[in-house]
Formats: sequence, C-alpha cells, structure tokens
Amino acid sequence: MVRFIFAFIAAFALPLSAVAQVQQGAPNAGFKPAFKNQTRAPEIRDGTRLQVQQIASGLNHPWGIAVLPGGGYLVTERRGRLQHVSASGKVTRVRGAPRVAAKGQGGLLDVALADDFATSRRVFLTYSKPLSGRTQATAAGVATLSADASRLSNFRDIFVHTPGVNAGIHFGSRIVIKGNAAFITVGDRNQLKMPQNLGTTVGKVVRVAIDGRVPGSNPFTQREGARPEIWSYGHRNPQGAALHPRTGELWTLEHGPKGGDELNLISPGVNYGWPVVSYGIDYNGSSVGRGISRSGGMAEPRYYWDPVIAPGDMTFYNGRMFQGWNGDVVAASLNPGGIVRLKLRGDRVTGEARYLRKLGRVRDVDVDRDGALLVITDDPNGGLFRVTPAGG
Ligand SMILES: [Ca+2]
Ligand SMILES: [Ca+2]
Repeated sequence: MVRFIFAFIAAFALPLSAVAQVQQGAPNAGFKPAFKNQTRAPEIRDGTRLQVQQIASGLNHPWGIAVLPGGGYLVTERRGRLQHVSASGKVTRVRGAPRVAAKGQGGLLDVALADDFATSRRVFLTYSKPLSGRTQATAAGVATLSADASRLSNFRDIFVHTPGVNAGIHFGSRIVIKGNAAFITVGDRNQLKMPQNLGTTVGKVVRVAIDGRVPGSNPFTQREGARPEIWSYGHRNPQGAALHPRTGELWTLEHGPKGGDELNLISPGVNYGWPVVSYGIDYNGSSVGRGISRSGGMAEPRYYWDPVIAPGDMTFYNGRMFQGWNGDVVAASLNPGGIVRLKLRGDRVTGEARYLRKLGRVRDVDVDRDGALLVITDDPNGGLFRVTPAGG
C-alpha cells in the first residue's frame, strides 16, 4: 500500500514539475534573475484554446495595425505602403504616406490613431526617414485620413532621431498616443555608444506633443547638452510599447542580443542599462561589455527571456471575449513565433503562456473592437488574422 502511494505521488508530481514553466530551450546566457519570476515564470494553465481566422493575405512584411473605430484596419507594409483592410478583408492602398528608406529592418513601420480620431481623422506613422549622406533616422509624423480611407493628406514629421545613422537595423519605432502626447521608441541603430549618451535620441524612448513640440515637463529639458525629447534611455531595440489600461503606465518590449529580451515598465528619466547591463550575450558568444546583468542606477526589466522570443509589439488585453485575460500582456513573437501571454500582479509577472507558434513570425498584436485578438505575420505574403477562443 505504501509503495503504491509513493508510486502514485511520483507519477503525479513529475509531470507537474515538468510543466511548471513554458517549454523553451536552454538559456544562452543563463544569468541569475534579480527577483523571483523575472524570467521563466510558471506556465498559465487555464485551458485556453484558440482558433484563428485569416482576414487578409498578400501583405508584404506588414509591421503595424490600427483598428478603425468604424470597422476595418490600417496596416503598414515595411516596403512603404499603407494599406486599408476592410472588415471583410479587401485590401486597398492608402496614398500619401511618406517616402521611406526601405533598407534592412527599415521602412514604413508603425501606425496609430489619435485619441480623437473619430472627429480629427489624425493618423500617426513611424518610418525610417532617408536623410542626407546615406543616413537614415527613425521618424514619426502625423497626417489626416480622408473619409473614404483612400488618402492621407498633410503628412508632416513630429519627431526625427538625431543624429542620422547609416545602418539597416534597430530602428525601434513603436508609437503610443496618450492624449496630446506621443511616446516613440527608438532603437540603438547598432551604435553602442549612443543609448547612454543623452546628447542623442538614438537608443531612447522619447515623448513629444502630437504637434511635435517638446513638453516642458520632460525629464531632461533643463539638462545642458541633453536632447529634450528623451523620456528614458539605455534601450537596445524596443519594438513593442503599450499603455496599461488601468494605470496608464507605459510598458515596452525590447530585443536583447542572444538572450535578454526585456519587458520594461518605463519611468521618465530612468536608465534601462543597454549596453552596460544585459541578460543576454553577444551573437558570437562573447559577453556584452563587462558581462554583467545589473548595476546600480539602472532599471531591472520586469521580465526577460533567455532564449529570446524576438518580440514585436505588445498590447494589454482589455475586452470581453477572453475570460481571465484582462490586464494580461499579449506580445508578438518573431522567433519562435506566435504570441506570448504574461499575467501580471502589479509590476511583477506571475505566469506565462505561449500560443499559435504555427503562425510563424508575428510582428504586431492588437485587440479588435469586439475583443478578438488581431495579429499580423512578418512574411513577403504576410497575413492579418483574427484570434478567438475555441469552443466555449
Ligand atoms: Ca535593460
Ligand atoms: Ca500595435
């Protein structure tokens, strides 16, 4: 009888511990986390199963989605086209987008609507802007969308990173609108000295007013030699950003090197550490800088992945369709692909789950008007998909 009980416990206990974390590869860097559940949090096991419906195909490396309040979507294609996708999936080009430097990871990148879009029809785009001397910069601009969604008019920049850099990678480039302010994430453009240098807007999160002026309340407006647009610094390649629906806080997702993708809670004036600290290692296997993951005065990521998820954009689920998901982070993954869900308690992660890896490289994720999830896939024949709970 005793032997039977032990056998029963062993049989029961082993699978439970084996599924405690999301299945993933061995760590690349293997740093010790700074606090419990900073990485490899327990797997969320609430039985959610998902189904996928394709709305549109033939999108060329789509990068950003915006959900139109009257139905339909705007989708950027990296090569430089803005597309309107109707609710039934008809794709038509929107004229009037800016000329882009479609090189490497650069091109037409994010799209967002003004909070008062229903009346103003204002649309924001981010892109890699061609500058003189073969350099480019992450830029953001605003334009007005025609009533029939066929045309943007009066496009003008509200932010251009400085100085221009000749590099085809790490543009960052999410834009998040909060009333009269725009937060724009700017990657390091492969310039390792810039993220810690307050004299440049490369490797930063910036905040500008939606008309392009710099708010006097930004953290470095009084600091001599600092760019006044800077909101936070020490970023590598933040390609995800969203406002928490309850607290209004800005959260970002950032590509690390090999290992060390980060979820950050952004506070003004704070240093997020790149390239001084990282939970990853260089692609060639050597350490980043001095090979340390933390240092005084540099903010810890709220969560990190090692091996990486290669994050695209993120959203906070806020809807009625997915029971138990409200307030959860939903992140796009380019590699291994699909979507990643994180459950939060305050600013700590308590659980992780992954879904839809079969979709491959997901660049953006959003919530549709009825609470369905929307994803776009990064592919020459990319798709726009609606994701809903399976069964019921
Ligand atoms: Ca960091
Ligand atoms: Ca998005």
